[in-house]
Amino acid sequence: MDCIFCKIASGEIPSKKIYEDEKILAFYDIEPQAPVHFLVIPKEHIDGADRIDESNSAIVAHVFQKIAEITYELGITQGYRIVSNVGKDGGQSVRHLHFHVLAGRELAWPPG
Ligand code: DGP
Repeated sequence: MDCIFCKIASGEIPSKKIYEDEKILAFYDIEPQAPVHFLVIPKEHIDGADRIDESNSAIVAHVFQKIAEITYELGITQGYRIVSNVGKDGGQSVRHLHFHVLAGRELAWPPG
């Protein structure tokens, strides 16, 4: 499958890694939208949050647990935002489930 995040997960395409285990990878976004902007992906290919079901939902809990640990390790104390864009209207450009973690400035709400 020609999926850029599968290639990043396998190491075929390099990334600036923050955290990795057997199930997930966290790495800095190539187009940062905040002073701290990283992505967390499952290594298993899942198209997006719209494809979470009973068989694969445990990965979401694992991702959120690790985000709490990673942000603590990075010294992020003023809060952050977790975003998962879905489909065309959601602004998803890479069709492999990923969670943006944005921090380091006050973020606007609602998003544009
Ligand atoms: P989204 O638009 O929500 O699907 O987010 C995709 C993000 O992935 C976007 O912020 C840019 C980032 N991105 C795309 N290609 C690469 C890449 O090759 N390396 C890294 N580090 N990030 C990428």
